[in-house]
Amino acid sequence: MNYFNNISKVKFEGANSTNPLAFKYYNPEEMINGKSMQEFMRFSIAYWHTFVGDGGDPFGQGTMIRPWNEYIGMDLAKARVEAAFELFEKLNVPFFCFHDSDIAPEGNNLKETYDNLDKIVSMIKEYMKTSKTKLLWNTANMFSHPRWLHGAATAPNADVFAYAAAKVKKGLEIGKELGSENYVFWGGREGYETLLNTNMKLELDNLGRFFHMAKDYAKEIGFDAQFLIEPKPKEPTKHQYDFDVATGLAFLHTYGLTDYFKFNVEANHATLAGHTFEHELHVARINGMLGSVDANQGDALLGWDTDEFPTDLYSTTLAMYEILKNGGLGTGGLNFDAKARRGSFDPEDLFYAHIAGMDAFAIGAKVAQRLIKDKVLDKIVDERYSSFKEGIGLEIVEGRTNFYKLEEYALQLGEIQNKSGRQEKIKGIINKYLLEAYL
Ligand code: XLS
Ligand code: CA
Ligand code: CA
Repeated sequence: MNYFNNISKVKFEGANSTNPLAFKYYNPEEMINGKSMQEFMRFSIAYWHTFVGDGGDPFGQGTMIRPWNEYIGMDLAKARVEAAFELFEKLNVPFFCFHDSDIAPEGNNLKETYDNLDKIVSMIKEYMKTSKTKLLWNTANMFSHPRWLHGAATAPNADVFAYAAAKVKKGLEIGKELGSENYVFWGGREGYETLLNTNMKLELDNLGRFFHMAKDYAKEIGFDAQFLIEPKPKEPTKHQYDFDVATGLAFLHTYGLTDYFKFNVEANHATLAGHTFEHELHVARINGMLGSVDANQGDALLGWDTDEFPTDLYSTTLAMYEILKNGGLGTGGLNFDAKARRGSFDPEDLFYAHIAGMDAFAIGAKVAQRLIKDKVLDKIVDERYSSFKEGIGLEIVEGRTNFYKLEEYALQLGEIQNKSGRQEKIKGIINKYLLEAYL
């Protein structure tokens, strides 16, 4: 059964194309950093927004026209798989991601849920035999059902902890079965609403125990996917434990987990935490912990997780700068954890949205590649810190000094000469690169 009958395979037609259903900048064959763009960018489609999301918001019901919605229950789950692989093929996207609850409905008990999952997983596996699209990551939804209202691995109720363990155990088995390259932990309700009723120490210790059990089980079954923590400061929980990359990193250090996890950095979560997207990517990168990316954007005028398709070229450029500096994303990818707006309800809007996102990141990649090739920022940063390359600066960096020596040095200094940081000049240069990239 086909669901996007009036749309054929999306091709690269170049910047002069007027075809709205063609890539203008994303050319899968073009080389970026020694790899084809397709191999380097590793774009991925998020099952939940694209095949499940209905456009509903707290003020109104769903708006999305989705032809597969004529089915219900397991028939709907199967129809979604058909629609998904049709879309993957037509957009020529190499990866997809899902939560367990996106692909199969929950049954009346855990055993029934497992049975539903098994049926859909074997259907997906069948499709994957002939499809070029692979699984970037899977995860467990431990935030929608009312049982998770106080959290999952950080719940105050041991039964909930056990149920969460069972869900993740099954998720790891599914990931192995489908050859997933990563496994994601996003703790939507792992946090607290009020400290007045919360044992934070126990909750965090339990989360540490949970992650240890997860990595032990993955090892036992030979599932060698990269584990990823996806930080987010809040929403739905008021305070989430994986607040941002720095907080997540401190957590991993405390619980001896740094060797087993990296981060899945989402743009909109970065801005919710009061950071830029590139800040979060940078913190992950300099700590050797940049695993994968949820490519989307928030709205500067709205204070919540709007999960918009990424179209801001400045942001995609600075994001790709970090990713190129990281040498790529390894087993990770650029997953469009993004939804077409409620007013963009036609099935073809799914194509426009993904095309816009892929083109935006392709432009970002090309501009960032030129910035790196010309060493634009490298030169500026090198020069700015040049005092650490010789004399007293070198002694500081090499650990050959102490407070006595530094005091002696400072006492003989005259007025210190600082240099301008030249922010505005740098931003002007970046704009020039952005504009020149496609002239
Ligand atoms: C929600 C998160 C979620 C994760 C996967 O805000 O972005 O979708 O990516 O559970
Ligand atoms: Ca996400
Ligand atoms: Ca999000």
